[in-house]
Amino acid sequence: MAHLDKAFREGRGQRADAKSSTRLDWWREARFGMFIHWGLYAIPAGVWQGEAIAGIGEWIMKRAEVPVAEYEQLAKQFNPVKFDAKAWVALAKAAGQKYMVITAKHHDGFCLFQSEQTDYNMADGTPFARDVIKELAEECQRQGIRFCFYYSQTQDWHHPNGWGNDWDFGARDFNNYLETYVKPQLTELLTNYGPIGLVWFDTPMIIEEEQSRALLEHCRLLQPDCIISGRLGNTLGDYASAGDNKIPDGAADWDWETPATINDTWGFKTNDHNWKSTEDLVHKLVDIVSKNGNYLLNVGPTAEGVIPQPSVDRLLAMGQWLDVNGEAVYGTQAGPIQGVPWCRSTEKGDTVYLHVFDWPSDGRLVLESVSAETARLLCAPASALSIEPYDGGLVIVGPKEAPDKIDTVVALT
Ligand code: H79
Repeated sequence: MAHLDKAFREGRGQRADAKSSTRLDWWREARFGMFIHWGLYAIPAGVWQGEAIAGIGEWIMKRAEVPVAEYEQLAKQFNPVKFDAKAWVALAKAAGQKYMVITAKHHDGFCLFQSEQTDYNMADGTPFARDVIKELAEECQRQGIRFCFYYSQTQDWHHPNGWGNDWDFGARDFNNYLETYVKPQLTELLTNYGPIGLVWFDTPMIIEEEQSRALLEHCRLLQPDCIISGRLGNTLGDYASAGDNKIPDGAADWDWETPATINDTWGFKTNDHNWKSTEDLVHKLVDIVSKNGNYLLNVGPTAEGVIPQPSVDRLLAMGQWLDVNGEAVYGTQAGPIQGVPWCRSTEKGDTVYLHVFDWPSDGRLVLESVSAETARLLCAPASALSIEPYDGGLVIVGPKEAPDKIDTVVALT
């Protein structure tokens, strides 16, 4: 597929035998997840020593080349007294998100979980002294959300043998880091927190095929049902990953996901106010699902442990739309109408869902090469719409005013 991003086609692909795997069934049904980027970078929140640092917030250590000894000091200040696992999980639930992926360890090397491998973690190295991964895992279990974690397997700017920090460290033994640090940490994460839905690896960079395979097999032995993201590297993941905030032009016939931000950063930044509208976010979700993908939408909580209100507002609004129209999203796949600007389509069984982004002013929806016996609006299911034949297709006659300003869903059977 020439129109798809090169990395998506080649580097972030799905392992050949994963396409037919039932391991992915819950994830294919889910379609919408919550990503959480949270760590020490929430404290500087995009500003280092009075200077605004451009780019994504969780990269501040690298962008400002902050020495390890200095950046480490942030741990002593990390005391998110407003952190409330129950509220975070309840938000995901109200948003209609079915899985949660949180940064157990991002590139800066700080761990949100209690680890025997390093004290540089939330439970042992901060005044907060709580294992937030444990609290979230338990709360997800309680509220019926699949709990998952992000783990930076290649980049670690805090570990002398990890990749990416060349301002503190020189020669490194990357394989030693994988064997004596990454694997034991994955053992902890896949042993101490109950069933894990998936592990979201990221930025494979220098990792070699044998090393990716070793991590895959390591995870499999610990939790055979756990899904492994495409960014494990070397096309060994269970599903493919589109680029950050990238949506392919057309439907793909493999399993894939777009990780995305609501504003422009993953980790919290005080200066990023560029919030996407609810309409844009719903359209992106539907666009992705209409192409067989999943949408993993990020929040970046503050250093106090609060999810920014603009994110909360938009997620709740998405949840309201999904309360009415979820039937046309969950468990669906790419529908028969593709490449038409004013609508998207999804399908499940013998129902085709037409998602109308731009409702025509005469209320007449003209569809070519489609046949249907009944048409109903998901937002007003009691009243059937009439269908007229038209030149090899059909016309659905609806009201002149858009029933749903964001996306009106018409179910065709
Ligand atoms: O976790 C989020 C990002 O931190 C991570 N992937 C998502 C899910 C990611 N890692 N690397 N990248 C994204 C690509 C990063 C590119 C950039 Fe930069 C970081 C552009 C600006 C800052 C690297 C450093 C390239 C220029 C400076």
